[in-house]
Amino acid sequence: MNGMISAERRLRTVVSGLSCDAHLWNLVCLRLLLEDRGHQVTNLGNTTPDAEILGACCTELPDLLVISTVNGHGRLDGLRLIRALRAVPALSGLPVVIGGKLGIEGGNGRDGRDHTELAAQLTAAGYDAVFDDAAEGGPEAGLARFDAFLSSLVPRQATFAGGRSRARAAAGPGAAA
Ligand code: B12
Repeated sequence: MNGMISAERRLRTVVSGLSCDAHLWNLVCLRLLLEDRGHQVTNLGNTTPDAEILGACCTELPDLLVISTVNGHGRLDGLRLIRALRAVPALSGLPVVIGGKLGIEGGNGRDGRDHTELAAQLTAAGYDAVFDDAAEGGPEAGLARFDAFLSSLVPRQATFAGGRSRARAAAGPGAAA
Protein backbone atom coordinates (compact mmCIF):
# COMPACT_ATOMS: atom_id res chain seq x y z
CA MET A 1 0.00 0.00 0.00
CA ASN A 2 1.28 3.42 -0.97
CA GLY A 3 -0.15 5.43 1.88
CA MET A 4 -2.62 8.30 1.87
CA ILE A 5 -2.73 10.98 -0.80
CA SER A 6 -3.10 14.67 -0.09
CA ALA A 7 -6.59 16.22 0.13
CA GLU A 8 -6.10 18.00 -3.24
CA ARG A 9 -5.55 14.67 -4.98
CA ARG A 10 -8.50 12.92 -3.38
CA LEU A 11 -10.69 11.41 -6.09
CA ARG A 12 -14.43 10.94 -5.90
CA THR A 13 -14.96 7.49 -7.36
CA VAL A 14 -17.88 5.28 -8.25
CA VAL A 15 -17.27 1.51 -8.20
CA SER A 16 -19.72 -0.91 -9.80
CA GLY A 17 -20.28 -4.39 -11.06
CA LEU A 18 -22.08 -5.01 -14.35
CA SER A 19 -25.75 -5.91 -14.74
CA CYS A 20 -25.45 -9.70 -14.85
CA ASP A 21 -22.47 -10.12 -12.51
CA ALA A 22 -23.35 -11.43 -9.05
CA HIS A 23 -19.82 -11.35 -7.60
CA LEU A 24 -19.30 -8.74 -4.93
CA TRP A 25 -16.00 -9.32 -3.09
CA ASN A 26 -14.16 -7.88 -6.09
CA LEU A 27 -16.06 -4.64 -5.43
CA VAL A 28 -15.24 -4.75 -1.73
CA CYS A 29 -11.58 -5.29 -2.57
CA LEU A 30 -11.55 -2.27 -4.91
CA ARG A 31 -13.38 -0.14 -2.38
CA LEU A 32 -10.84 -1.00 0.31
CA LEU A 33 -7.93 -0.26 -2.02
CA LEU A 34 -9.38 3.13 -3.01
CA GLU A 35 -10.27 4.11 0.55
CA ASP A 36 -6.88 2.98 1.76
CA ARG A 37 -5.35 5.52 -0.65
CA GLY A 38 -7.66 8.22 0.74
CA HIS A 39 -10.16 8.35 -2.14
CA GLN A 40 -13.92 8.68 -1.68
CA VAL A 41 -15.95 5.69 -2.89
CA THR A 42 -19.57 5.09 -3.80
CA ASN A 43 -20.03 1.36 -4.31
CA LEU A 44 -23.09 0.66 -6.46
CA GLY A 45 -22.76 -3.06 -5.81
CA ASN A 46 -23.24 -6.11 -8.00
CA THR A 47 -25.86 -6.78 -10.71
CA THR A 48 -26.22 -3.05 -11.26
CA PRO A 49 -28.28 -2.07 -14.33
CA ASP A 50 -26.56 0.22 -16.86
CA ALA A 51 -29.17 2.92 -16.27
CA GLU A 52 -28.36 2.98 -12.57
CA ILE A 53 -24.65 3.35 -13.25
CA LEU A 54 -25.28 6.18 -15.73
CA GLY A 55 -27.69 7.83 -13.31
CA ALA A 56 -25.19 7.71 -10.44
CA CYS A 57 -22.48 9.20 -12.66
CA CYS A 58 -24.77 12.01 -13.86
CA THR A 59 -25.73 12.81 -10.27
CA GLU A 60 -22.36 12.49 -8.60
CA LEU A 61 -20.10 13.54 -11.49
CA PRO A 62 -17.24 11.51 -10.03
CA ASP A 63 -13.59 11.81 -10.99
CA LEU A 64 -13.47 8.14 -11.94
CA LEU A 65 -15.84 5.25 -12.65
CA VAL A 66 -14.37 1.84 -11.87
CA ILE A 67 -16.09 -1.16 -13.44
CA SER A 68 -15.28 -4.62 -12.14
CA THR A 69 -16.26 -7.83 -13.88
CA VAL A 70 -15.43 -11.42 -12.99
CA ASN A 71 -18.16 -13.75 -14.25
CA GLY A 72 -16.90 -13.72 -17.82
CA HIS A 73 -19.52 -11.50 -19.42
CA GLY A 74 -17.54 -8.32 -18.98
CA ARG A 75 -16.53 -8.00 -22.59
CA LEU A 76 -20.17 -7.89 -23.69
CA ASP A 77 -21.75 -6.00 -20.81
CA GLY A 78 -18.73 -3.73 -20.55
CA LEU A 79 -18.96 -2.72 -24.20
CA ARG A 80 -22.69 -2.07 -23.95
CA LEU A 81 -22.21 0.07 -20.85
CA ILE A 82 -19.39 2.23 -22.17
CA ARG A 83 -21.19 2.88 -25.47
CA ALA A 84 -24.27 4.04 -23.57
CA LEU A 85 -22.17 6.12 -21.18
CA ARG A 86 -20.13 7.87 -23.89
CA ALA A 87 -23.39 8.77 -25.64
CA VAL A 88 -24.35 10.95 -22.67
CA PRO A 89 -22.75 14.38 -23.29
CA ALA A 90 -22.18 15.05 -19.57
CA LEU A 91 -20.25 11.77 -19.28
CA SER A 92 -18.30 11.85 -22.52
CA GLY A 93 -15.17 12.98 -20.68
CA LEU A 94 -15.53 10.93 -17.50
CA PRO A 95 -12.51 8.70 -16.86
CA VAL A 96 -13.76 5.10 -16.85
CA VAL A 97 -11.76 1.91 -16.32
CA ILE A 98 -12.70 -1.76 -16.38
CA GLY A 99 -10.88 -4.69 -14.85
CA GLY A 100 -11.06 -8.23 -13.59
CA LYS A 101 -11.71 -11.48 -15.44
CA LEU A 102 -12.69 -10.26 -18.86
CA GLY A 103 -13.14 -13.64 -20.48
CA ILE A 104 -14.74 -16.98 -19.66
CA GLU A 105 -11.62 -19.04 -19.36
CA GLY A 106 -11.66 -19.34 -15.58
CA GLY A 107 -9.71 -18.32 -12.50
CA ASN A 108 -6.96 -15.96 -13.47
CA GLY A 109 -7.91 -15.82 -17.13
CA ARG A 110 -4.46 -16.98 -18.21
CA ASP A 111 -5.66 -19.23 -20.99
CA GLY A 112 -2.80 -18.62 -23.38
CA ARG A 113 -5.00 -16.55 -25.64
CA ASP A 114 -4.09 -13.06 -26.71
CA HIS A 115 -6.29 -10.66 -24.78
CA THR A 116 -4.73 -7.62 -26.42
CA GLU A 117 -7.47 -7.44 -29.01
CA LEU A 118 -10.16 -7.46 -26.34
CA ALA A 119 -8.46 -4.69 -24.39
CA ALA A 120 -8.10 -2.71 -27.62
CA GLN A 121 -11.80 -3.17 -28.36
CA LEU A 122 -12.74 -1.92 -24.91
CA THR A 123 -10.50 1.12 -25.10
CA ALA A 124 -11.66 1.90 -28.64
CA ALA A 125 -15.22 1.90 -27.32
CA GLY A 126 -14.31 4.44 -24.65
CA TYR A 127 -12.59 2.93 -21.61
CA ASP A 128 -9.55 4.86 -20.51
CA ALA A 129 -7.77 1.74 -19.28
CA VAL A 130 -8.31 -2.01 -19.04
CA PHE A 131 -6.87 -4.07 -16.18
CA ASP A 132 -7.20 -7.68 -17.29
CA ASP A 133 -6.36 -10.45 -14.79
CA ALA A 134 -5.00 -12.32 -17.80
CA ALA A 135 -2.37 -9.67 -18.52
CA GLU A 136 1.22 -10.31 -17.55
CA GLY A 137 1.70 -10.61 -13.80
CA GLY A 138 -1.90 -11.63 -13.15
CA PRO A 139 -4.39 -9.86 -10.87
CA GLU A 140 -1.74 -8.55 -8.48
CA ALA A 141 0.10 -6.77 -11.27
CA GLY A 142 -3.23 -5.44 -12.54
CA LEU A 143 -3.96 -3.88 -9.18
CA ALA A 144 -0.48 -2.34 -9.12
CA ARG A 145 -1.06 -0.83 -12.56
CA PHE A 146 -4.45 0.43 -11.40
CA ASP A 147 -2.72 2.04 -8.43
CA ALA A 148 -0.31 3.81 -10.77
CA PHE A 149 -3.21 4.93 -12.94
CA LEU A 150 -4.93 6.43 -9.89
CA SER A 151 -1.83 8.45 -9.12
CA SER A 152 -1.98 9.94 -12.62
CA LEU A 153 -5.51 11.29 -12.21
CA VAL A 154 -6.29 14.81 -11.08
CA PRO A 155 -9.63 15.51 -9.35
CA ARG A 156 -12.09 17.32 -11.60
CA GLN A 157 -12.40 20.24 -9.19
CA ALA A 158 -8.65 20.72 -9.33
CA THR A 159 -8.69 21.34 -13.09
CA PHE A 160 -9.59 24.82 -14.31
CA ALA A 161 -11.78 23.65 -17.16
CA GLY A 162 -13.35 20.85 -15.16
CA GLY A 163 -12.76 18.71 -18.21
CA ARG A 164 -11.34 15.28 -18.68
CA SER A 165 -8.74 14.57 -16.03
CA ARG A 166 -7.53 11.27 -17.33
CA ALA A 167 -3.96 10.51 -18.20
CA ARG A 168 -3.97 7.68 -20.71
CA ALA A 169 -0.25 7.69 -21.24
CA ALA A 170 0.38 7.14 -17.55
CA ALA A 171 -1.66 3.95 -17.41
CA GLY A 172 1.40 1.84 -18.09
CA PRO A 173 1.95 -1.50 -19.78
CA GLY A 174 -0.85 -4.02 -19.39
CA ALA A 175 -3.34 -1.25 -18.74
CA ALA A 176 -4.39 -0.99 -22.35
CA ALA A 177 -5.07 2.65 -22.82
C1 B12 B 1 -17.63 -16.71 -4.63
C2 B12 B 1 -17.81 -17.02 -6.10
C3 B12 B 1 -19.12 -17.00 -6.60
C4 B12 B 1 -20.32 -16.63 -5.77
C5 B12 B 1 -20.36 -15.08 -5.66
C6 B12 B 1 -20.96 -14.66 -4.34
C7 B12 B 1 -20.92 -13.16 -4.20
N1 B12 B 1 -22.07 -12.57 -4.04
O1 B12 B 1 -19.86 -12.56 -4.32
C8 B12 B 1 -21.48 -17.23 -6.59
C9 B12 B 1 -21.80 -18.63 -6.12
C10 B12 B 1 -22.77 -16.41 -6.64
C11 B12 B 1 -20.84 -17.33 -7.99
C12 B12 B 1 -21.58 -17.46 -9.15
C13 B12 B 1 -21.00 -17.64 -10.39
N2 B12 B 1 -19.69 -17.77 -10.67
CO1 B12 B 1 -18.28 -17.47 -9.35
N3 B12 B 1 -16.81 -17.53 -8.21
C14 B12 B 1 -16.69 -17.29 -6.94
C15 B12 B 1 -15.21 -17.50 -6.52
C16 B12 B 1 -15.13 -18.87 -5.84
C17 B12 B 1 -14.61 -16.44 -5.61
C18 B12 B 1 -14.80 -14.99 -6.11
C19 B12 B 1 -14.31 -14.03 -5.07
O2 B12 B 1 -15.07 -13.57 -4.22
N4 B12 B 1 -12.99 -13.70 -5.11
C20 B12 B 1 -12.39 -12.74 -4.20
C21 B12 B 1 -12.27 -11.35 -4.88
C22 B12 B 1 -11.64 -10.36 -3.90
O3 B12 B 1 -11.33 -11.52 -5.94
P1 B12 B 1 -11.73 -11.54 -7.48
O4 B12 B 1 -13.19 -11.66 -7.64
O5 B12 B 1 -10.87 -12.59 -8.12
O6 B12 B 1 -11.31 -10.10 -8.00
C23 B12 B 1 -9.95 -9.78 -8.14
C24 B12 B 1 -9.48 -9.57 -9.57
O7 B12 B 1 -10.37 -10.10 -10.53
C25 B12 B 1 -9.24 -8.11 -9.68
N5 B12 B 1 -10.29 -7.26 -10.20
C26 B12 B 1 -11.62 -7.50 -10.29
N6 B12 B 1 -12.23 -6.44 -10.78
C27 B12 B 1 -11.31 -5.47 -11.02
C28 B12 B 1 -11.42 -4.18 -11.51
C29 B12 B 1 -10.27 -3.39 -11.63
C30 B12 B 1 -10.37 -1.99 -12.16
C31 B12 B 1 -9.01 -3.93 -11.25
C32 B12 B 1 -7.80 -3.11 -11.37
C33 B12 B 1 -8.91 -5.24 -10.76
C34 B12 B 1 -10.06 -5.99 -10.64
O8 B12 B 1 -8.98 -7.65 -8.38
C35 B12 B 1 -9.67 -8.48 -7.43
C36 B12 B 1 -8.77 -8.69 -6.23
O9 B12 B 1 -7.57 -9.31 -6.62
C37 B12 B 1 -14.49 -17.49 -7.92
C38 B12 B 1 -13.27 -18.41 -8.03
C39 B12 B 1 -12.08 -17.86 -7.35
N7 B12 B 1 -11.45 -18.66 -6.54
O10 B12 B 1 -11.75 -16.68 -7.55
C40 B12 B 1 -15.60 -17.95 -8.87
C41 B12 B 1 -15.60 -17.43 -10.28
C42 B12 B 1 -15.32 -15.94 -10.30
N8 B12 B 1 -16.98 -17.68 -10.69
C43 B12 B 1 -17.09 -18.06 -11.92
C44 B12 B 1 -18.30 -18.38 -12.58
C45 B12 B 1 -18.19 -18.95 -13.98
C46 B12 B 1 -19.53 -18.20 -11.96
C47 B12 B 1 -20.90 -18.52 -12.55
C48 B12 B 1 -21.08 -18.14 -14.03
C49 B12 B 1 -21.13 -20.02 -12.33
C50 B12 B 1 -22.40 -20.56 -12.92
N9 B12 B 1 -22.23 -21.36 -13.96
O11 B12 B 1 -23.48 -20.23 -12.47
C51 B12 B 1 -21.84 -17.73 -11.63
C52 B12 B 1 -22.10 -16.32 -12.18
C53 B12 B 1 -23.21 -15.68 -11.46
C54 B12 B 1 -23.39 -14.27 -11.97
N10 B12 B 1 -24.62 -13.96 -12.41
O12 B12 B 1 -22.46 -13.48 -11.97
C55 B12 B 1 -15.73 -18.16 -12.59
C56 B12 B 1 -15.50 -17.03 -13.58
C57 B12 B 1 -14.75 -17.60 -14.77
C58 B12 B 1 -14.25 -16.58 -15.74
N11 B12 B 1 -14.56 -15.33 -15.71
O13 B12 B 1 -13.49 -17.00 -16.59
C59 B12 B 1 -14.77 -18.21 -11.37
C60 B12 B 1 -13.39 -17.59 -11.63
C61 B12 B 1 -14.64 -19.71 -11.01
C62 B12 B 1 -13.85 -20.47 -12.05
N12 B12 B 1 -12.59 -20.76 -11.80
O14 B12 B 1 -14.35 -20.82 -13.07
N13 B12 B 1 -19.48 -17.29 -7.89
